[in-house]
Amino acid sequence: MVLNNRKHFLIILIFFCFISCSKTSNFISCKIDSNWQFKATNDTLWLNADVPSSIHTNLIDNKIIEDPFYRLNEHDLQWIDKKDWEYKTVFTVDETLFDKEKIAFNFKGLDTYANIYLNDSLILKTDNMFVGYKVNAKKTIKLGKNTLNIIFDSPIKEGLKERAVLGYQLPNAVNDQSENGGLGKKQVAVFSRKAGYHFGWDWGPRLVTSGIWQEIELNAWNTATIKDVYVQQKKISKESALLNAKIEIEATRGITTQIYIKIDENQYLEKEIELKKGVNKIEIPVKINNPELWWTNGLGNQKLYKIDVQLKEGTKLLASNSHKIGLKTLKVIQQKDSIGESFYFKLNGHAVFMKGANYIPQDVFLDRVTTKDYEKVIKNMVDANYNMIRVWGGGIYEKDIFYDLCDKNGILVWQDFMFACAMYPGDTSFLENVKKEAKYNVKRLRSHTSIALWCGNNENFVAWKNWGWIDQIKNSQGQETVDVIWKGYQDVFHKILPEVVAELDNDTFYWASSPTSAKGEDATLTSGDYHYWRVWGNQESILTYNEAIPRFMSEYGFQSFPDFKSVEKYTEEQDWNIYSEVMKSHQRSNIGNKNIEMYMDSWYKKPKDFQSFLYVSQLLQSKAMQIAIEAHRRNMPYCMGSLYWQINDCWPVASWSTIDYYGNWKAAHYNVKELYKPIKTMFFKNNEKLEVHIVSDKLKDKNAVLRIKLFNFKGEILDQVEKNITIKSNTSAIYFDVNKTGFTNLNNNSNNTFLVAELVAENDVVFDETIFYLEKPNQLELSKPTIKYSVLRSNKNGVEIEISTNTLAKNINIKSNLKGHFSNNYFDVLPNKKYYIKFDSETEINIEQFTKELEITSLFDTY
Ligand code: BMA
Repeated sequence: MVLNNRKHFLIILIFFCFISCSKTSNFISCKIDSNWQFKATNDTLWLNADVPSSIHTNLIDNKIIEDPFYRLNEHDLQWIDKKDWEYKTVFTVDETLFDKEKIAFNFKGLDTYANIYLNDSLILKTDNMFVGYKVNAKKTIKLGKNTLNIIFDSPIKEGLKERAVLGYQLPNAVNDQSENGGLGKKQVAVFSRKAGYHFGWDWGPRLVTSGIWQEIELNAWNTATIKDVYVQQKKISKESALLNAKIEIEATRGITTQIYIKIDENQYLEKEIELKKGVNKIEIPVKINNPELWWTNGLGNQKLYKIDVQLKEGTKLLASNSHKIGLKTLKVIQQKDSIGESFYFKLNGHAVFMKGANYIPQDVFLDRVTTKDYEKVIKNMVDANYNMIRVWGGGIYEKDIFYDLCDKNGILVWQDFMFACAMYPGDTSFLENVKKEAKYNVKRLRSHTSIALWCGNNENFVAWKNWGWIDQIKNSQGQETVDVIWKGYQDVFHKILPEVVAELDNDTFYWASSPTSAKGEDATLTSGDYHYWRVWGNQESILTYNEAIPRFMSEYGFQSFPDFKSVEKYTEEQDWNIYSEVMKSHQRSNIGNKNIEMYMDSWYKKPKDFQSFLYVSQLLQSKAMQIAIEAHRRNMPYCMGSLYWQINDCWPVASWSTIDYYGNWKAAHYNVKELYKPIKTMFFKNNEKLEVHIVSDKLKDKNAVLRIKLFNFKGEILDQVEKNITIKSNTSAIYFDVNKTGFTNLNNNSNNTFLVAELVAENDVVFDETIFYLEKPNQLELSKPTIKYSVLRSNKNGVEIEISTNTLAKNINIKSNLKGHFSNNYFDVLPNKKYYIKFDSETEINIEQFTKELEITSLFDTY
């Protein structure tokens, strides 16, 4: 009996397909996220699908395809992007929703060419994955059962069509892996407003997916709704913040309403507004007395004010909107000086050196990136002392949560529009599409305090000028085609995008292309921003970073491999050679392996095996990054930014990332954390001098004792000196020259001595320690250290490891099987000292098992 009842209930459930809705008295919002099924349009069998998702993840879930990231699987999955795919769901609309005056779908993200049918009527066609589409459903929706079908046309077939009708050929886009996709030289990426990296990149596979990548909502309301609230910051000072709330309201009829604005629960504003039928734009001045300003990570708090807007008709709540803003002034200062022109950010009147990296999407399949992943990656930025991240133009305009977390954590965002390393079509429909995309995203993101700069594109300008494209096009297609392509470029980056920014977010700086000089011309080291790729790209010595100092370094980088535990996840034992088919397929830079070997040869002894090679590749990357970062910081205020390429990966691969796809910190990320500290000491060998520089980002001067010691590898002190100093705020300066100061033992045994600089605070706490070797790592006479360790304490998810050694243990590698990261790793353990390293696990720790599996090796073990 009971069973029967339940069955009955289930049948009703399936038949009615209820949707989950949130309701206020006047507004209903439902998620259309259940009962989805999918199939290739030419198939007959429907399979279940989670939504949001992508075709690839749905095929994985249904066990139709295997993990695309495993070994060479990617190569066999190229059929997926040539097919059209259909999704369908059935949902039930009840009377409360059906009776509302307005009913509309909000498709937050469809990738890319979607045809949407509600009850067999075409209600929308889309062609841009970066745009959310709102579409009226009042006429087509039914009381009770409704069917929604979405047919995704193959992005490859669409691209080929566009390519055929363009009438000329665009230059070869270096990162579009058309050949891997079976298209020969027919590249199609630039024809679709779809994430560029889906078509392959020099750190990414070619997996051109499609699908409902963001939520679908069904919204319904009566009388009026708030469409947008934007609080413009007119004038910010210590005394007051003068703001202007711009509110967009849609009304179904003329009506008298009241608007209430509440700031942080304690300040209220009320205004009567006569609404007319249609869209109403209202502006209300708001003043906050003695505001607390928003600061970047490391400089102060990230105060966010909560702005609640309510629209009422008498006592009846019609609509509400709530968001948080930080109060700040941010300017990009470009001032002529004796060398060129400055390029730096001034936050609340204070010049800030920007420390951070470039960011790419966290997965090829965007639906797999969870809230936890966003929290983790932003935490990894904060932990490594970043204050800026560049959202790079070959990926996506990130989801709101990314910017919410940046607001909350004091990370400014250099936001590219989604164009990278290519020339794009310039026909009217393409330009219209770009305009729609720019408006949508600038409007969506402008309220975020973290948005620091809008940048038109990544490297399109330098590519056009310097990668031989102009001559190539001129010789093959004539000057006329050169002019047409260039006009397309100017229309997008010098007309449409700056106009949209000026109209919707006039307070934020627009920069047409990264990198360019101050005048918007070819990038130079003396003005504008710069991407320095001659180290790596042109095999220049890593030490060149010391000389190639730009005003703002928005890209530079050096590759490494993920660690062995990560590599094990996508390979089999037979693949454990960097030139195996599998490892080569997970290395998309065609100079990658050779470069790593070449640079390693000059800095490190030959690693004895594959595992050691992976680890030493990380030390090498870390070394390169250190030389660059120190050079940039040392040269402030001439140089005012260091954003390396790249923080993260979108699949498991050898790349320039400092955190691998699985979230493991590489050696470089630990080092970046140290190098980006607010106050950092650095040694620099400047011809005959051995200078000790200290860089401070702090707003105030700080007194400290600078201690410099010369050690041998057994930990005996050979020389030492100590000096009281005042570390000047927001300055880089030389505080000491070791060569000048009677370090009698300095040059006697350069292969087995090292220097340590300590900064000691008034309370005797060492707040910075820097080690400097007089020779390259391959010249050091290391002996086998005996590394002792014990696992000391444990809470549910954390342990502390005490580590010590009898002789210098260089670049110790602490390895655990658990997911999480250490408070430090890959660092040098000096004798006569105890180190306490914490491990934060993502799962509960069994301390016995942790201790048993814990392994600590050092550079010595790789020979
Ligand atoms: C930069 C980026 C990317 C690329 C990286 C590494 O210039 O803009 O296009 O992945 O170099 O080559």
